[in-house]
Amino acid sequence: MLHKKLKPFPKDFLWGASTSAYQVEGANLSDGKGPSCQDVKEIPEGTSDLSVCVDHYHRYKEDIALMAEMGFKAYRFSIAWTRILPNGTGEINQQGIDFYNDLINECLKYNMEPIVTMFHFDMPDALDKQGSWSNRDSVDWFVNFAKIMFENYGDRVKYWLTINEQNMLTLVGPVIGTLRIPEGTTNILKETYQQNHHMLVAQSKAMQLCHEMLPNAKIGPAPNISLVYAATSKPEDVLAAQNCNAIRNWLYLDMAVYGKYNNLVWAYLEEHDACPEILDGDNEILEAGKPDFIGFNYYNTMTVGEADDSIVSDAGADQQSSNGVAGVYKGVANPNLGKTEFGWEIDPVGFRGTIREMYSRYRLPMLVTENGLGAYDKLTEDGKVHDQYRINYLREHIAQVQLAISDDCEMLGYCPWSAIDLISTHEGIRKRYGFIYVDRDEFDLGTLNRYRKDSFFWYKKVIETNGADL
Ligand code: BGP
Repeated sequence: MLHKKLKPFPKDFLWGASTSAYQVEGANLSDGKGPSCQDVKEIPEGTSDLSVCVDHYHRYKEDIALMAEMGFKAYRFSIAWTRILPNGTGEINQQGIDFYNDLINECLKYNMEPIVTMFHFDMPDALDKQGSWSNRDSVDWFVNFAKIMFENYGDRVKYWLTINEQNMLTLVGPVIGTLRIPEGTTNILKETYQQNHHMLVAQSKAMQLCHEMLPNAKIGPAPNISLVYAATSKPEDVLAAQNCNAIRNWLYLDMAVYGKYNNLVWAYLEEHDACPEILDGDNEILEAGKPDFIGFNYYNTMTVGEADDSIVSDAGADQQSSNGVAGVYKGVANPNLGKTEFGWEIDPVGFRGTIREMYSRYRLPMLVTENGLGAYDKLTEDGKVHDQYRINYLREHIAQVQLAISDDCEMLGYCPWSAIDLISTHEGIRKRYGFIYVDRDEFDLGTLNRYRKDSFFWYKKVIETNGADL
């Protein structure tokens, strides 16, 4: 099964790339926008705040023209809740509505499919002050926001993503700056999974609403999925990998697709007295919401072994690294893999494995909503960025998508992270991912001029040949 005749990428494959509002737009309190959790969080030392980012809010036309030059068939971006509803609920900010209308129309001008993420790490601060996702009303808050988006943009947006990386919000919320736990909470794990439950119910209702209001649109979740390997063939390590797979990955997709809690996760929560409260009718709601496809972010795999007593549960973890969970699994390095400059393992073959596993579990078409390499890029004096390392990373990963297509997995598109340089979740602008370089540093805003990296020209060729010339 390793060397086989390759199937081509589908004719209408959605080549593109992704961004998120709080990391790219800037203008974070302009034109009526309210603050989100990202605007009030403690900024990690030595990294930029989110007030300007790369000023996409004012320069989106130039940016979309550059994406069109690369030949993008799709642009995945998120809508900032607080631009539409500065307080999260209540009055609508017309300037916010207008901004995304313009952004969507600009994409369509170039025949670029707008793929909208409804929620990307940016809870309105006003709602955090009312208990955030701990408050059961958060379900209605989100559904109301969804309805406004469907009403205003549903005539043009065909692809919707509900919640970006709900699994990371639950597992590493403090690193991303999103977790708000009500004062006096004694069982933080339980509270976190209560929030998670509310997000799941909100997501399911939003998927149902989308199907009612926009029968031709497609909607799906966008978790961060990393296939988890066992450190060795020792049976106990294999069980640990199953545990970690369940907690990190399958809980979210089992819920989105089947509306049922993964049994291993439920057993783990029971053991810690951390099961969420489930109201009458919740199970029916969860089963009624069905995704049309699975969006997922992939950066690398994880490797784990049997838990031992040394584990301090997930101290220092981020989206792609974990030391483990006491009594459940222990995170270990994979000696077969190299790492990025920022310490994330690189595993293109694991991408194929992840896609194969997801398809055999869920049998839904899949859209890659993120994948990419964070690196220290350098602008040369003559305005070039020689990011061959990024080309290598993307080339190897795209080749694995084609192998997965050849395995008969159904793939809708590939939208790596990120279309343009932007601010990382917790490592500043220095950790760059874009095809387009932006001239600014951590604290010096520079000219904010745009430059085409080497990967820009390479990706243009990939899209032009529909993936035939990598
Ligand atoms: C994902 C997030 C993105 C993004 C990316 C890269 O987890 O959905 O918002 O930033 O990872 O992560 P980082 O910025 O931490 O390098």
